Amino acid sequence: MKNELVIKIFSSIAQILELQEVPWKPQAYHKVVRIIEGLTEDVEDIYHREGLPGILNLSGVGDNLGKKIEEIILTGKLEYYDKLKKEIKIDIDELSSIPTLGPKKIKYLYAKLNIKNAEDLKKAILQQKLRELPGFGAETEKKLLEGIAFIRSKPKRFLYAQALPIVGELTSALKNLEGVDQIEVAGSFRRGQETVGDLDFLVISKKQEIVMKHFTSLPQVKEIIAHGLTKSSIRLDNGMQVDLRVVKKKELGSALNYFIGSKAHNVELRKLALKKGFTLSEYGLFRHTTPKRWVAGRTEEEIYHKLKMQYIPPELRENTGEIAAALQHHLPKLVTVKDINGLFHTHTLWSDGNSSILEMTKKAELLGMKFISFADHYSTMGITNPLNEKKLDQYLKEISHVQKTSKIRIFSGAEIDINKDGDLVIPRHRLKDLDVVIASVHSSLQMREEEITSRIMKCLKNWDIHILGHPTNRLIQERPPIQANLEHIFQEAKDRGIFLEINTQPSRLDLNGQNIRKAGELGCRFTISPDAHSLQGLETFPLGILQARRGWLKKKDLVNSWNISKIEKEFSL
Ligand code: DGT
Ligand code: CA
Ligand code: CA
Ligand code: ZN
Repeated sequence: MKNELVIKIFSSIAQILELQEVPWKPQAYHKVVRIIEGLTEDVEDIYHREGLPGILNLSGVGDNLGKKIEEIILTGKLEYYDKLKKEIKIDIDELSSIPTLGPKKIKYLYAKLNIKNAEDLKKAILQQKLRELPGFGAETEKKLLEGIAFIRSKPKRFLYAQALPIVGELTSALKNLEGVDQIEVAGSFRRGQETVGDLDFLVISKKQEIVMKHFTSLPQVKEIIAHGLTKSSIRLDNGMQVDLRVVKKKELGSALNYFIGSKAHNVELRKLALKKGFTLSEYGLFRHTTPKRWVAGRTEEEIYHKLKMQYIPPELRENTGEIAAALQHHLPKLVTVKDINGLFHTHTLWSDGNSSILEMTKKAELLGMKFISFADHYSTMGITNPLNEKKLDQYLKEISHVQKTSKIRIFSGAEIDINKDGDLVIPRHRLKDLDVVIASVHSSLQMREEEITSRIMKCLKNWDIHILGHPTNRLIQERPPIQANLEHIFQEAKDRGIFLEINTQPSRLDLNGQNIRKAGELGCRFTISPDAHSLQGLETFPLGILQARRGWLKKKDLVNSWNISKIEKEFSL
């Protein structure tokens, strides 16, 4: 399991190189980080199966960085990185994790005030030293102090996408073991939560001793936290804790129900069971008589059935109304991965993506899609190599050209920056040349609530756009959401028939389940948007389906499930 390590080392290298003002190189490292973040498989597995060529086959990974990935896989470290770290005296990882603090400022603060880490920075702010520097007012000091508090309050949780390959690996390691009849993953992972604290597995087996011995001696185990007959816990190399419980076949349903959680859902469900004359525990559903009589527990379905309610999908089990809805048989029929016909929001070589229009189209086809929609950046600042008016015609020409030989429908489009004033940075008359217009905020994320809300509202009101890209701009555990009044924005999007994006980049997942549900209740509709910059990036779309399900969405709420003529009609300006 090396994805996280590669990501950590490469991000860190990119930051150091940025600080040293090395041109181009940082971009290359960032690019590879994005590719690996988008992988649904571990680079180590790819390497063991296909060797270095397998790594070099990941689009965007060149010889030099490919060999560095190989070194990390084989040795767990990278000499080049250790050397760089020695050269630089600043704790770049810590400082750059503070929101609003970029490499330029870090460098400047080191030069002026000898600030090497967050603690130095905090001291300098408290002594009001920063406000004397040009470009650093009292407001900046306040923001940075909040930023330091933000990184320090950050709980150590893993992204869902980081857990995904681990769950796959552990499942196959345990599934084939002698005496294991069935294996299930429970906990927050099974509920499709955007982050997971630890992993919870259940197995059915009569050979507890063998199972536990095998589990605690897996090669990935760094530390054995507990070793028992029915429950063991281990810690993996990357720090993640994994709990394993062995249960009886007759109890699997009730144990799953308990360990899938959430805790809040369990508590309510138990109360309900009591009201109906039962007791519910991880061992089963029992009639509340003396002696207690077992009535259900083999499957989760039979437990919900005996309680005279609908089966509740794990993604909904957060005690936010799902129990009442299930009792009234009013749960929505949730959208599934199979309902998805195509993908929105993909980048190519025409802006900061790693693959061509043709390659991305073929990949979408391989994934079973009937359409793909391109959205290269149209920007006047910040983003590398954006589209501009001059490039736009050639870009559209290439899309038409690829369409001629493609089996799937290709929608043209662009992801256009919303500037500070709430306008799109494209001449208005060019919008009609695009099938799909995505408007996104990429800069000035720090604006106060009224400012940033009216900025986005203005864009939604005055411009003909189809999709609002990554509406809150949060990066999970890295960057807080923008301060906008989402309810106003959702309402405006609904009134103007603008779709809200469910961005499926693993650390964005933006909108998330909660916000999707709020917007859905207001009548909004949504797109699943991988925001892919590589072929692998396209594979992240199922992460968005989990969020959509956590947001109680049905098939028809997602444009991606519509047929092509309906989309064409809806999107024609
Ligand atoms: P995590 O690991 O923080 O991402 O969240 P979970 O939901 O996976 O929580 P975890 O691993 O502590 O426990 C797994 C499930 O076990 C949890 O979702 C519900 C159940 N559970 C744990 N502790 C309790 C408890 O004290 N009461 C009840 N009713 N259920 C519990
Ligand atoms: Ca857990
Ligand atoms: Ca646990
Ligand atoms: Zn974007």
